[in-house]
Amino acid sequence: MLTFYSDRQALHAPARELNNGEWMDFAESTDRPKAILKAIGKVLEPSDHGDDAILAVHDADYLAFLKSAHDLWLAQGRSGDAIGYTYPVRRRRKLDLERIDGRLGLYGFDAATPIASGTFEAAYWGAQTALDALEAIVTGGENRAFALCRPPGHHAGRDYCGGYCYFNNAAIVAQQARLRGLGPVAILDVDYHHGNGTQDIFYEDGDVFFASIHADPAMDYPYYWGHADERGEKEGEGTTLNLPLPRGTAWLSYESALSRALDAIAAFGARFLIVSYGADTFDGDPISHFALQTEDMQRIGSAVAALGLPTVAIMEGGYNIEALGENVSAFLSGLESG
Ligand code: SP5
Ligand code: ZN
Repeated sequence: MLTFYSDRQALHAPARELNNGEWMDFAESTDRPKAILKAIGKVLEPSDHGDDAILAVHDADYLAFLKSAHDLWLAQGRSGDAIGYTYPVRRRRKLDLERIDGRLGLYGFDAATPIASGTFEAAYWGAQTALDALEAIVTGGENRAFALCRPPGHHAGRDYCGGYCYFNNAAIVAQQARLRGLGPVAILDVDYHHGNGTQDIFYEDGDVFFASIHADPAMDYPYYWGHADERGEKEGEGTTLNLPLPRGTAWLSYESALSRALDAIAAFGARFLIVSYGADTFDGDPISHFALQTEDMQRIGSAVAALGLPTVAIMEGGYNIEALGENVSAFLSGLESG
C-alpha cells in the first residue's frame, strides 16, 4: 500500500511528559516512526499543500499559536519544551495574552503535550502526509493509502492540542474529502484512546459520521469524552457513535464492537472512509490496557477493507516500540487484502 511520510515529522522530539505525578520519557518518541519505517520499507515524500486544508479544520489563531509558541517560550526566558500549567475550565475565551503560560493553557488541555522547537514543522508535515494520502486516492487511482502521521492527531480539536496531538490529521482529510464531493464521509477511530478532538470537530455536523472503539474513559485518558451517551448534537445528533470497552478487552469482544461500528458506517451510507489507526490496543502496550495480538491487527484491517470503501488510514498512537512495526504491517496487510 502506498505510504506517505516526511523525515521532517521527526523534528518533533520533546524530552518528557508528566505522568502519574512524575516526569517520564516522552512516550510518543521518534523511535516510533523509525520502527514503522523499518517494517514497511518504502515511503513516499509528501508534497506541500500549504495551510489551506489545515485552516479548513483549525482556527487561524491556533495555528499562529503553534507556530510561535516555542519561540515565545524561549523569548520569555525559558528553556527546553513548552508545557502549560494553568487551564481555563470555565469561561474559556480568546484572550490575546502575551504570557506564554496563558497561551499554553488557552490552546491545550493536558500536560502531556509539550511544544518543542520542531513541533510546528513536524505537525505541519504530518498534515501534508495525510493530504498526500488523500491525493493518492482522488487523483492517483489508488483505493487505499496510508499516512504515517506523526505526531498523531485525534486528540486535537479546532483550537487546542492534547494527547500528543497538534493538528487533527484525520479531520483534515475528512474535511477535504467532503469538500471534494467524495462524501458522505465516515471516520473510524480504533486507537486505544477516545478520539475526543475528532469527535468535537464534527459533533454538530451531520455530514461526517464518527465511530470510535476505545478504552472506557471512566478508567482511561481522556476521561471526559468518549462515554457511550455522547451521540452528537444538533445537525450531528446520531452521527457520533462511542463504543467504550473495559480494560483487558481481547479480540472476541473487540470484534463485536468493530462489527457494530462498521454496520453503523454502512447504514450511514458512507462513500469514503478514514481510519484513525492506533497500535496501542496491543497487549504489550506500555501505557494502555487492551489485549489485542498482532494477528488481530490484521483482522481489523480485513474487517475495514470488507466495507469496500476508498480508505485513508492515518497513524495515531501505539507505544510498544519492539512490536510497533509488525503491528502496523499486520494492520496494513489486512487492509490491503480484505
Ligand atoms: C495518540 C495517543 O495515543 N495519545 C495518547 C495520549 C495519552 N496521554 C496520557 C497517557 C497517560 C497514561 N498513563 C498510563 C500509566 C500506565 N501505567
Ligand atoms: Zn492512543
